[in-house]
Amino acid sequence: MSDIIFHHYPISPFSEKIRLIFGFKQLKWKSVMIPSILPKPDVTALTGGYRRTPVMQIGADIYCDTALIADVLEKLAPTPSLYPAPVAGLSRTLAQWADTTLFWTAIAYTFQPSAISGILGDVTPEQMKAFSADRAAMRANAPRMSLPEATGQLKEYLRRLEDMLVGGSSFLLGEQASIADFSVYHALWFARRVPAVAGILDAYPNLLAWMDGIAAFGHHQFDKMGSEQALEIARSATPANAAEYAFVDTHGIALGERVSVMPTDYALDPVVGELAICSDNQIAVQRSDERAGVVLVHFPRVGFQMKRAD
Ligand SMILES: N[C@@H](CCC(=O)N[C@@H](CS)C(=O)NCC(=O)O)C(=O)O
Repeated sequence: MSDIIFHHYPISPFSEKIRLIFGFKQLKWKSVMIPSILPKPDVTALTGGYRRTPVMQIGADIYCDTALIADVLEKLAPTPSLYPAPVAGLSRTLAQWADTTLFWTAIAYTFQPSAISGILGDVTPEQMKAFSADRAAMRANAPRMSLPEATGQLKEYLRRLEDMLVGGSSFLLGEQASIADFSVYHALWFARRVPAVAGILDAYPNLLAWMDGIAAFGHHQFDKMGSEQALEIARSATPANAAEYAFVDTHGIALGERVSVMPTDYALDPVVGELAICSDNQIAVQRSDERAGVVLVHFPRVGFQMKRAD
């Protein structure tokens, strides 16, 4: 199998979700460090415009969004499963809540004035300004939550999660870990690593013990790789066989037509290419790039929108 190449940066919570899944499934990976703000020319050469973090690459296949990345890793290494029966559907649904509602509540709480320097680490005032401007542009008109609302709502979510662990269960949905654990974990990890705000978790001892257990999966083995090498690998590889995926028509758009795909919530950068996969749970477009060659860029159905490109 070609290497799993993971494009990420250290403080990215969604990246931490996948790094821990590498640990859980004992998968070796290559680590490509990417910028946390635009411009990201080497990332967008691979994705065609998608700028969110992380992105996973296997040869000339580029996977966007951690929900899809988790599915691909499950296929590569089915055990231990991220979707154990009988909580397969429940774990995906709880994960989706955590990746959206819980994540943005935790972000609104964590990004309070006293915490900013603890979040970004050793950065200059100019870098801090650039980060804030980048995120403001990326979120555009997405709704924002005030600190008092975020504090009250996060505490309520923490109480609910704590309740799920009462009685000593090892994971949120029982004795087996699931995708829900990794999705809930990364949102809380972001707050826990910032001393000025981490104290909010102290009232929830079961949750803290559960977090220690998830952290113990670690990140397994990885080697560093430069982004130029990752581009070279994409250029010299051939994308996966798109014909293996059954076509599920929901938009009246045929395979091969030019489409544009982008998220439904924020960072609405369109990726344009020929529709190559339109299956029950994913969409992929084939595009050709001067530096990356012919690549297949994959997205999950949930959280993305597709339309015919002009
Ligand atoms: N639903 C996406 C969310 C990804 C996301 O929002 N990632 C954050 C970083 S953790 C991001 O992209 N921030 C802007 C950036 O890195 O450019 C996923 O599951 O991958």
